[in-house]
Amino acid sequence: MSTTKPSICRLCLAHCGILATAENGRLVKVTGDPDNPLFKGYTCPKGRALPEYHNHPERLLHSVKRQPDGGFQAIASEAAMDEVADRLRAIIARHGPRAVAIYMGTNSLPYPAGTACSFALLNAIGSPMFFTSNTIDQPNKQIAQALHGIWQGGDQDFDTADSWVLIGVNPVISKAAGIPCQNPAQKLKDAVNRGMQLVVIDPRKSETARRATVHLQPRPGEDPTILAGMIHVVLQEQLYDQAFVAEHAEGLEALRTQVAPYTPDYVAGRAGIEAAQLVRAARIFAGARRGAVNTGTGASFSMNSNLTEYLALCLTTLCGRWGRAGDVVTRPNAMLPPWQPRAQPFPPFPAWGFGEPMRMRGLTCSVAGMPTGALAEEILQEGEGQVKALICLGGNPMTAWPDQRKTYRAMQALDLLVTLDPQMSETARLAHYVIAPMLTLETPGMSQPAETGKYYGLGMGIPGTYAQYSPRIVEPPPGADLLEEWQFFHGLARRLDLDLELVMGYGFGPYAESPPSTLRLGRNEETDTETLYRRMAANARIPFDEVLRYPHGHVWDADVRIAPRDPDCTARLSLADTTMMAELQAFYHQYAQGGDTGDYPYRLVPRRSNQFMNSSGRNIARLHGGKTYNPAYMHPEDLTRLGLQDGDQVIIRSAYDYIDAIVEADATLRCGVIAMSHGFGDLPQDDGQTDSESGARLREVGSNTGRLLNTEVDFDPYSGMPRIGNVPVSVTVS
Ligand SMILES: Nc1nc2c(c(=O)[nH]1)N[C@H]1C(S)=C(S)[C@@H](COP(=O)(O)OP(=O)(O)OC[C@H]3O[C@@H](n4cnc5c(=O)[nH]c(N)nc54)[C@H](O)[C@@H]3O)O[C@H]1N2
Ligand SMILES: Nc1nc2c(c(=O)[nH]1)N[C@H]1C(S)=C(S)[C@@H](COP(=O)(O)OP(=O)(O)OC[C@H]3O[C@@H](n4cnc5c(=O)[nH]c(N)nc54)[C@H](O)[C@@H]3O)O[C@H]1N2
Ligand code: SF4
Ligand SMILES: [Mo]
Repeated sequence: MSTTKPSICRLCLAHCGILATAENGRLVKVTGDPDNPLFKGYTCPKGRALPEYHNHPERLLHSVKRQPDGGFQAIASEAAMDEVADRLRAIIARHGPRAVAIYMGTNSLPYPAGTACSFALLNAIGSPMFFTSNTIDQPNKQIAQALHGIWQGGDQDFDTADSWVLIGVNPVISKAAGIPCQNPAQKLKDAVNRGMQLVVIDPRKSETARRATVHLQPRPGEDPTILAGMIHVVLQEQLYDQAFVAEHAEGLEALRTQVAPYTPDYVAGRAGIEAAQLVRAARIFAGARRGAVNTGTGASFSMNSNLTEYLALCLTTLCGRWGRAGDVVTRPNAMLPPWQPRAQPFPPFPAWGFGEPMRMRGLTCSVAGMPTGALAEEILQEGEGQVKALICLGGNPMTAWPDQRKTYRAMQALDLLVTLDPQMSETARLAHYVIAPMLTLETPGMSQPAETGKYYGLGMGIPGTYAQYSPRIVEPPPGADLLEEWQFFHGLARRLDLDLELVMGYGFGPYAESPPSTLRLGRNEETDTETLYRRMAANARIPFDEVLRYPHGHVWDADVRIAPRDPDCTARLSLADTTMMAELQAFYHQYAQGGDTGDYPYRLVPRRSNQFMNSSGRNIARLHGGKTYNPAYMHPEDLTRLGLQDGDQVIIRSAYDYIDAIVEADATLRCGVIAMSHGFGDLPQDDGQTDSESGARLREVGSNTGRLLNTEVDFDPYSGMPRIGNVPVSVTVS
């Protein structure tokens, strides 16, 4: 029997509406849902491969436990929870609650009850050691907003904008930020046809940059330079919105002083672009009526990223590109609570220096969360407070954390490593317990997590009052013993005699659209996912039952308008935060002192693939099409200079380590820049012993770019995020 039902792909933040077909209870086909009013039939190749994810022969259908000989044996999920709880209890008794940490990666997103329960469990234990992939991603977004202040009216709408600036972000592929992620390629095409002028700053002529009016193709790491240069032009040519700045911002003169040396000629020379193009970009943005500046990981990975984001916010504020009184709110919430925004700032607030201090490098918690870049050290550094137990959900530290060898030592040093993962990921292979979870279409889903994107950064979240809920589409495979994420954490809570308080937040730091709400999940309470989601959406603008009425999703006409500034409001957006201005000044002098490229003449930058989601999808033939490694993309001229051809094997060396890689020509890159996706490669223990062994292995699994990184040298002092992109490297023929 065949049934087709509407549902939600939850593999990335887009949360596309899909049609899922099951035959005899087995998922066989996923396509875009033409009746979904927001996505209108759009999906990407990953979403269409959901049947392969669900039915993969290597999928774990039982949890497994590591044996003394290093092998794994199936364990019943109830027994696994018993044993993990016992071991946690012993670790807490011996070392205290801080010895227990949780790391939440990208695949926790589809399971919002799981994330909430994991955080609640750690709270109940009394441990502050909750880490997420956010601090190895774009922590600069929250940090810069804290320093600049937040415009409560929110951002302007892409669909009505006449200009847009994208910096180190490639939403056509990543669906991450900037262009709304419901079919971004089409949205961009429509916008350009409508007359939108697009400025893209990216060392690669990306799929997004192809449609740019001005594409600045700079050296990596020069985003603060370029933004300071654009601000310089905007101020000098008086292109800024003087009324908006006078009413809502402060620090203009200090900013003017700091950007003064960033003249177009200076910027052009330093960033490797043309001065006239920089001026043109500034005039396009400032001369338009509506638009925004959005950044991505290219900008966040290459150092000085708080400064980049801060200057992006300053440029936005200078040009008054925020939702104004009377405008329709771009992101009014549907499964999140209703609120009435005003055309006024939420004033700047402390961005770091609170919460549990890390034991290394003066790092603390920040508005972006705990510094994941230092978690491996917290595990390795002996003494009071050492982390002894780590639970990972939806993450893969062995491919994702910077400095793979250190991460490897850390994973092995743990007394207890548990990961919830549907496959024997690189991290799972080092774990004591791997908990086999249900996959998305075996659990209910809702669009609420996609909406919360807006609390991370600008240009994220859902533009419109859109919501969708999907019940479970297929049962787990027959004979499987699987848990949902929340069931695992609730099961541990029951065994540890703890109740869970799930916290729903609607902002970050002290900024909140509405006060956080909590819901209690008693240790012995029987519940199900739909009930939990109903409770998590209890304060939503659109009542849960109303959302249920539209299985294909629905856009409500909420018509929420931005109210005028409160006459009593004294808040101002900051254009000249002292830390940021000091960094901008130091950044200028840093360059004057000369570069560091001698032994490492190339720069390695990140790049997302349309086929994979970080480390997921590499074992799905329909996605990899026979190519299971991550090429090192280089400009053809660089290849020629090195006497290399497509498919040749090279050694890429940073100051800390080296990897083998396979080169591939890509003329869209700037010369001197190498682009590679992360999430590939092996564990150090599986490095081939001989050249031919490692060469063959390389073509099977690719290279782990995280090996080239060092968490303790170039790192952000506030988020702890190390240099992940713009990495100086050399290339030699192997
Ligand atoms: N060198 C380098 N390092 C980077 C980056 C880079 O570009 N370059 N990018 C950084 C960024 S932006 C991020 S977000 C991090 C990513 O960091 P992580 O989130 O830690 O890494 P992922 O590869 O996304 O891990 C996802 C894991 O979830 C598992 N999984 C898949 N489906 C499910 C599911 O339904 N349930 C559960 N429980 N698990 C599932 C997958 O098998 C995989 O092991 O990496 C960061 N590290
Ligand atoms: N298909 C797919 N989608 C994904 C993911 C995936 O793996 N696959 N991963 C998800 C995750 S975890 C994240 S965080 C997002 C990331 O989403 P994005 O931030 O959009 O990541 P990328 O697509 O790699 O785009 C980054 C761009 O920055 C450019 N760049 C590199 N260095 C610099 C620099 O120094 N300055 C500037 N200005 N540009 C630079 C690169 O050339 C690249 O085009 O995507 C999410 N979506
Ligand atoms: S864009 Fe994201 S949510 Fe949409 S189909 Fe692709 S992976 Fe799924
Ligand atoms: Mo990410």
